[in-house]
Amino acid sequence: MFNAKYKLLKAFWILANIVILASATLSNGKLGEFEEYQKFTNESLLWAPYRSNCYFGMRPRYVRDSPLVLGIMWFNSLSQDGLHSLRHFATPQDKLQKYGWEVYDPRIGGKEVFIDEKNNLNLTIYFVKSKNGENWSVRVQGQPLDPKKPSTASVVLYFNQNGGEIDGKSSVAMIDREGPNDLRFLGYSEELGEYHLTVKDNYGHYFNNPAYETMEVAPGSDCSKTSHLSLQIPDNEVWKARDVFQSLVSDSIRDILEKEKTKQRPADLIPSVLTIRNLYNFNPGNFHYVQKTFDLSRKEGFEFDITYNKLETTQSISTKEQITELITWSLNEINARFDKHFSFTKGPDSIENVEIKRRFALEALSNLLGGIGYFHGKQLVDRETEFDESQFTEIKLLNAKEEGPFELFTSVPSRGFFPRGFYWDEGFHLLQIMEYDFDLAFEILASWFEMIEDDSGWIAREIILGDEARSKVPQEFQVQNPNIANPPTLLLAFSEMLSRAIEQIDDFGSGSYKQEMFNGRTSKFMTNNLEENSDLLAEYAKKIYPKLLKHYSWFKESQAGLIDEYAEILEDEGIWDKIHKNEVYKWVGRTFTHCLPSGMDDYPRAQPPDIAELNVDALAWVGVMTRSMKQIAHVLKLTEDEERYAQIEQNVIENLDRLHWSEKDNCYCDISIDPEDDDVREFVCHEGYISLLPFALKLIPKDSPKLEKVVALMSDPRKIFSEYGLLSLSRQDEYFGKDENYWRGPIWMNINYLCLDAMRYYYPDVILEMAGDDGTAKKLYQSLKTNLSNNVYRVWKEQGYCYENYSPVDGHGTGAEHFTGWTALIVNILGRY
Ligand SMILES: *[C@@H]1O[C@H](CO)[C@@H](O)[C@H](O)[C@H]1NC(C)=O
Ligand SMILES: *[C@@H]1O[C@H](CO)[C@@H](O)[C@H](O)[C@H]1NC(C)=O
Ligand SMILES: *[C@@H]1O[C@H](CO)[C@@H](O)[C@H](O)[C@H]1NC(C)=O
Ligand SMILES: CC(=O)N[C@H]1CO[C@H](CO)[C@@H](O)[C@@H]1O
Repeated sequence: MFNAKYKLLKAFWILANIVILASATLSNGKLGEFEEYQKFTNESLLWAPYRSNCYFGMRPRYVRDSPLVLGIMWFNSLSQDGLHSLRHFATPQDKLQKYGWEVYDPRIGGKEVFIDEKNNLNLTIYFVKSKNGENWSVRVQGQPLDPKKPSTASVVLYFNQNGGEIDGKSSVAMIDREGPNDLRFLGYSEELGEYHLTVKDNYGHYFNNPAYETMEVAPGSDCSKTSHLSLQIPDNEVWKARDVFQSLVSDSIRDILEKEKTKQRPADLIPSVLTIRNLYNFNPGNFHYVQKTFDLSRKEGFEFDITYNKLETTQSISTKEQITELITWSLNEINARFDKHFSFTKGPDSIENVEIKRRFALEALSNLLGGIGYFHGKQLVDRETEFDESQFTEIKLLNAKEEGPFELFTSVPSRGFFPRGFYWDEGFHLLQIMEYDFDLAFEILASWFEMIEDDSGWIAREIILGDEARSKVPQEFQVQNPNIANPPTLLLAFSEMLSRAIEQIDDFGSGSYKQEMFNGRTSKFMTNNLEENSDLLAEYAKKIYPKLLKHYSWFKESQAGLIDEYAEILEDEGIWDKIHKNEVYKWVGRTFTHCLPSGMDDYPRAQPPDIAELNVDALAWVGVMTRSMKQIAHVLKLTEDEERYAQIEQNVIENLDRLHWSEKDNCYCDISIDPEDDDVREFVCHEGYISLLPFALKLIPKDSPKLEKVVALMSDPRKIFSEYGLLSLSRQDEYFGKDENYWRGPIWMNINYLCLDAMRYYYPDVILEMAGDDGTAKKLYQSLKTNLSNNVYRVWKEQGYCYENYSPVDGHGTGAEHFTGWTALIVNILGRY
């Protein structure tokens, strides 16, 4: 409880700090404090591996023009075709046995592990920062998986100081080489200032065969010491570091082969042949490769540190002991923070089981946080292509133009498959992140809200900024279109944040409460009083209100459905007068088989599609948006607006019942005009996630008799209940498991989570292990919670990762692997529910 309040206060703080700059009404003293807080946020989140798509790739946050961009690659250079297995971008094709963060927090650091059998390498990368976040170290530590297998770990570090092309001043150059292997660079950029970057070995043996006089097979090609190449590469090509490396080394190989046509080259010299050298006599530039080739026939492996220190800092990270200390401190600190927010009770589990479940949960959360990236660049938008809404065929977006640059601070669904911002996923990510670090969740939310277009109110469904991000996206998904919507989950998350804040304002409006809360907290950012903060919350809401209103109106207008088509039918049914004509919606852009905008692509819809179709989930999402607007109006004390939204919310709720509830099917359904008889309202009923959405989004009145029916449906093992979670589509549905089988049975964490959350809302008793009768709801809640956790955990143990979804047949992981986007909501379920 104390933690919850503490977090709320932090929420006020962050809301407040965003507002403060715009607010002239505050005294200078306060301004100083708030700036200090903002400085803290900026500093603690400045450096992290924000290149989500890389196994390990860094760039600083909100450094737009002259970031230092860095990445790490590796391969086995004792293998002739080793270059093919050069690891760089996280991709399932690499078939690593395991990769990801065991412990991670972008404010602090973490530990990432790679098990790469093809390269015979067990690699650990530690990332740590100084306490103020300005200087940092990366420790690269590797061991052979099997020392009896001859192999090397050829590790390639690359980095570039961007901006030099434009300002001529940003640069990074080698200034010192201590012995053959320890390198020191001096860098400068307008935004970063001056810094040192050092690369220093701790232990390890370079590949060497003492039988040879030298390992150097050509001038500069020598694997027995660190290779370094500096050259100029345009900023926007830096992300192609792997391709450039491969082609430079391939050219070098060709050159070597030509010159030594007759000589028989022993296998031991291959690692030298596969090192980078300056074949073309490039002039040094801002781009650097540093390659180290370690012999993996020794069990102890190797270790080296990459350290960045700002120059004006008086102290710097200088020794390996300091780094070791920082690593220990960071890992302990993250573990402690984690335990502050989540608890793992013993229950029927043994102690070991509890401990390993906790480890699993920490890893899942770490990988969600480890996906957080900072993206900067242009996006492709097609504003010309018109949608012929009677066609229902796939519309090609061929009139794309680049817009921007924009920037986005976001987490991603999966580093290997989807390393970019997804509107539909992000709200779910925030529901998890806010339980660990409310401020961080808010930073992400605020960044997304910045993307709301001022004129139109639109936000793209996927935010793909720049070439690097685009390189991972199939062409047909690269271009965004301002007619296309997606479930507004960000407002779901915002609504959750506001609910807690409003609870605070309403319950603890008086100043006397604050003392108690601040006692024992030493943070200097915890000194403000709550009254002031709630005013400031209002200020932030005031600032964002016009933008959100635009977004809200855009959604309502662009996805508005046609109600007049139903006039006669509903008159005959005698309910026409009771329908709220303005609150009917459909997803624009569906095809015969798919409704991508709904987020549940192939979930069955009306067949054939009809222009008059109305989608129950689209209406439910408008309900969520409206509730969120209502809450903001409440915070702003805009009583009239609040009442207006309350009315719209009520209308949505009534329409859900009057238009979309099928008495015959006991279920919420899409509706359409019966293709055989256009005097009849057709209920398009497919029991599954879409029919559950009004429940999952808490839009059914608490006293509605329909609740019971929804619970019965969720509890029915012949339909959607399973040993592994709720199925997306009922086993009895004619489309169950058919065709693409994406949202036609597989179990998804996001909707399961909403359902559990809704059960806690409708039936507060379900969480009490002892009290009350063992009603259906309680049984459902307890068994669903257990089944979900057990299965995701079991799959992680067996398959090594979290998955995009899970098989309704045996629960195994399906869809994208290493999917710690919304699947990471399992952490809340395990540690909080
Ligand atoms: C923090 O970063 C944001 C985003 O770049 C910037 O607008 C703001 O001025 C910074 N604030 C401080 C105090 O550094
Ligand atoms: C990888 O190395 C770490 C650290 O030495 C060790 O704990 C772990 O068991 C190793 N993993 C494998 C699969 O060998
Ligand atoms: C799923 O829940 C049911 C009902 O509570 C229970 O009998 C079963 O053991 C659970 N299965 C798993 C895999 O946890
Ligand atoms: C190890 C460490 O924390 N090093 C320093 C990083 O830089 C700041 C100053 O900006 C120092 O205070 C830290 O001690």
